[in-house]
Amino acid sequence: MTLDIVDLDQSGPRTDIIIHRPPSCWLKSEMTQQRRSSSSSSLGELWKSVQRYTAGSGSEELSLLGHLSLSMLVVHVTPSNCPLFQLTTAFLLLLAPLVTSCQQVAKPVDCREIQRLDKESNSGVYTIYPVADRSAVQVYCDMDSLGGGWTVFQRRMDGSVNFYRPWDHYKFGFGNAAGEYWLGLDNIYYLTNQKNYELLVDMEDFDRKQVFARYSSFSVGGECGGYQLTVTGFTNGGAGDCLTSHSGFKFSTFDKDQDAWENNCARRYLGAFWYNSCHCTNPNGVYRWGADSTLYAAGASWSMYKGENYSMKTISMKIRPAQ
Ligand SMILES: [Ca+2]
Repeated sequence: MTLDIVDLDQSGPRTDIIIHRPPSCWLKSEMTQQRRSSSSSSLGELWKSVQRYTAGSGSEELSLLGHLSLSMLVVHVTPSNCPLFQLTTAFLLLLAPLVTSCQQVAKPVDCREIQRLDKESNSGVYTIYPVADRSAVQVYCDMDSLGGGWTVFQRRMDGSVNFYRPWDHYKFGFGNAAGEYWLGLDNIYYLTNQKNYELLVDMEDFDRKQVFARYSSFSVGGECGGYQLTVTGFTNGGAGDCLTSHSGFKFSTFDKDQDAWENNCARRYLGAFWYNSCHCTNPNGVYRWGADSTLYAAGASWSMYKGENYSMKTISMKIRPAQ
């Protein structure tokens, strides 16, 4: 659980919005309880955190007034015995759902929402909010390919970023949204569990030929299940299908082997991916400027297109809500 609490105003009635980021890793029993009782278990934990947070704020009374959604709570801090403040609090409570709905419009969850807000928006770096209004993260939005609105979660283009990284880097993300980056498994999980997403994988070789593979459904499970990949509905844009064979497998890094091979695929092929035993594509492998068999299948390859020893000039993976 992540709590993001802004400093409370030091004068007057105080309203604060606390972002409760739902953990990507809930036990089944906790999940059941979340649904049955408006997240009473995590609410209890959150309440304790709020009490700890406000412990040093004097004699004021803290009241937890509303659970507006799975991810947002509004907390009002009011001095005791003050009718005016109590009235203000009640008024704010009435407004809260409206404020929340406005925030959803102003804080886009993904690049498709950015495109809907401004149909003329160009491809480039934007801020999205995968969980709630304090979960800001920068991404590259592809507003050109196949109608645009694509949120890029993986991007290789010049070899400037080292993608041979440990588990935590893949969990939280790394790189630069203007260049090469990985958005993070947590963010991919949050996004693909809110809506149904389609996936586009596009790539270019060093002869400037561009191809793609498209999938009508793409989602990633939570950390408890190893960020398991589910991808179906292949459409060929010249690249061939290299992902269906990875569907159903967990994500692996060199320090977290969750693949189906007796050895460690990430170490063997110098990448990190939803390896089976081991790969048809290795998009997070070594950037190698084209054909290179020095180390077998260790490049950023898509073997259905150029073979396992050809490392792409560019390869990127991007998602958009399914139509
Ligand atoms: Ca293994």
